Amino acid sequence: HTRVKMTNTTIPGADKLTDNDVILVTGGTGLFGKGIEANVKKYNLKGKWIFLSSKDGDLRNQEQCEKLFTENKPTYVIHLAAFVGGLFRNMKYKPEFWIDNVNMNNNVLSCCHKYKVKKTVSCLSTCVFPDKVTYPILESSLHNGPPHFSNDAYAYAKRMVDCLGKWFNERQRNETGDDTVRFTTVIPTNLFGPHDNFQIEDGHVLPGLMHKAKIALDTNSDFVIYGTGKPLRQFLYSVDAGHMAIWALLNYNSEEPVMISVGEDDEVSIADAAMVILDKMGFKGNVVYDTTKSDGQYKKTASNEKFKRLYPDFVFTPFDQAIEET
Ligand code: GFB
Repeated sequence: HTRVKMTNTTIPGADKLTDNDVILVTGGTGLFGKGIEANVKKYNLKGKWIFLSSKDGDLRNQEQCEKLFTENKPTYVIHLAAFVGGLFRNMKYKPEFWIDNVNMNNNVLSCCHKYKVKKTVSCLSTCVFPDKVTYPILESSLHNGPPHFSNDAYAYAKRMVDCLGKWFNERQRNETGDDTVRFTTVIPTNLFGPHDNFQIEDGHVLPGLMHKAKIALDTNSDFVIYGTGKPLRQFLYSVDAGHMAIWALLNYNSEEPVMISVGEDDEVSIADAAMVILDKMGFKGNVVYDTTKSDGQYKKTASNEKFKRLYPDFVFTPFDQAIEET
């Protein structure tokens, strides 16, 4: 008999949290933050979890950021706040992608260092890797060449989070002799899930396709997929990503990034992902491809070998089920 473990029953390292801990999640009310919150509830995690939104303060502003730290006194930080968007938004707002993200990252990481936060996990993305890269992409190739032109501003801003975290780790080592890694990063592939941005022009592909399917159903019209439908993506369910980020916070002690992703075998084409959505939503009409719209990167196949080696028991939510829940 083979025994198949169907769900995760715990998050390793959860016993390290005490009720004195304050875990500050920046960008905490977005897609990823909601995925973390779902895990905090599911596993009844200890500590005071604070899910910040932009309404609580503008992290691009140094004083406002500082105030959030002095008021909340976090012992841990998961830094998710970012100016984000899908391919089309990335192409349209490059200066904002650079300026807003760099300002937020500088302020947040500086406060984490200043107030001696025990561990800070920041979030990158697989789209920030070099455009010309060997597949599957490994964490170690992060800085090995220019990113894809479509999201270069976002990519450079995110790559610098890796650098700044390492520089603060280094300063701490040099000044205090303490070599504990306090800054690290996770690199998720394309996230999706409940609480996503379902706006068609600004958002990512899966919520956009869901919204378009709803309109096509309601208006009895064609369903339009942008581009050729051929690009490949590894889609990660936000609730799984939340679990993996908490795991990293409590267990991952390297300053090198760790990819959080489904495996290479779970990469799907945009067209195939669209078919799963149409099937779940009961759409039986015409499907058309608008090839005047950009395909973006053809693929960015990432290796999740490091994660699997460190957390072999992790069980991913099946794609079908995650789409249905979304
Ligand atoms: O999720 P997405 O916008 O971002 O996916 P990326 C874009 C792919 O889906 C392209 C196709 O191949 C599009 O042509 N697509 C088809 C659509 N229909 C649609 C639709 O209705 N909406 C959208 N948005 N796409 C992003 C980066 O790249 O990856 C971001 O630009 C971010 O910075 C994200 O990091 C993870 O996967 O191409």
